[in-house]
Amino acid sequence: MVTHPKEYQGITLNEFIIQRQTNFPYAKGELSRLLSHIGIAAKIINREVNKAGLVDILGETGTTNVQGESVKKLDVFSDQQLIAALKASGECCGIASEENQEIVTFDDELSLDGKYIVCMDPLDGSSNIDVNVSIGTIFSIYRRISPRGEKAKIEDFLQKGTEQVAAGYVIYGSSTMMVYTTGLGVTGFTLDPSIGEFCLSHMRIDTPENGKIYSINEGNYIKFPEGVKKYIKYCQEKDDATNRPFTSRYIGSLVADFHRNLLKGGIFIYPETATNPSGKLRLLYECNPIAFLAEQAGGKATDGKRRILEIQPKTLHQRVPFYTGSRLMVEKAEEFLER
Ligand code: AHM
Ligand code: MG
Repeated sequence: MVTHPKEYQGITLNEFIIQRQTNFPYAKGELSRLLSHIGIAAKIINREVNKAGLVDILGETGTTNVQGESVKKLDVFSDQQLIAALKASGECCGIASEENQEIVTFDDELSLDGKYIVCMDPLDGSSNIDVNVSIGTIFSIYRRISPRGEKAKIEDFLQKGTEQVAAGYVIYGSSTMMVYTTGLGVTGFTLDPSIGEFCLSHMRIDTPENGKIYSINEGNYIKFPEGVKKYIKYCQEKDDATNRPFTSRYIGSLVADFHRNLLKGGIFIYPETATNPSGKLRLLYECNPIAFLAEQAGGKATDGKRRILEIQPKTLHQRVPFYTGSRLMVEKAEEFLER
């Protein structure tokens, strides 16, 4: 369910962030500035994503274009844009990203004093870029643990998801949206391309506690744990009382699959398999931010047993099985895993 009171119509992302900041008497605007800078990077990434279909005319990504300039792959471009924006904000002392093996620390005076670190997947769903299907950017913000004034350390990034200060995603879809939470519910903004601003469109997003959609890559069926196989069968069985069979929807972009289920009600599963016992998705910059949003919208996110947000990360690119969406659906899937 989306709540959207009339008085909030026409408010832009920046106006909203500033308005929210006044709710916290001691807030100094640092997080607000960080979020605004992410919004700016998102608009630049959006511009490039919109042109993605033209690369064949201008030169394929990863090669050189007709002007002899090298055309960056969109995920590398997005990574660089976000890094530049976060550095420019002066509030962030370092980032961890799917695109970088190690953490990237910002060593200028302003950034060294920055209070926050950001974990991000600059362009998620990369297999969908070339075929004009929705993709996204995911981000997760933490307060640093290391003292301000020093370089960010790996410990700053290996915090449990429960410590997130804010998290969100940008979905580059039929329209471009930014959806985020600072722990006070989930809010969504839609980019109005005519004015180049994210406008408040979903004041409060509450996900249905039950749904009819299940999202999983069924091509991997044979490798799934027994419990997941049985849950899929359960979704496909006919039962009028529980509205089954459910509908199967799988885009292959976490952001897009999650966004649809968030609004409509559903479950997204990327389970452990025989060959990948930790699944595919990454804890720090895919599962934790999505889990924070899911919970803030009234949904649930687990690895099949444990709450995602309570898992202690050990490494930057750690993977984790992921079950998220409408609370009752996740609980039902967990029941099948237990059996
Ligand atoms: P990526 O970060 O390399 O794009 O991979 C993550 C993506 C998710 O967006 C999506 O949920 C999943 O991989 C799809 O994987 P699969 O093709 O195995 O179903
Ligand atoms: Mg990804």
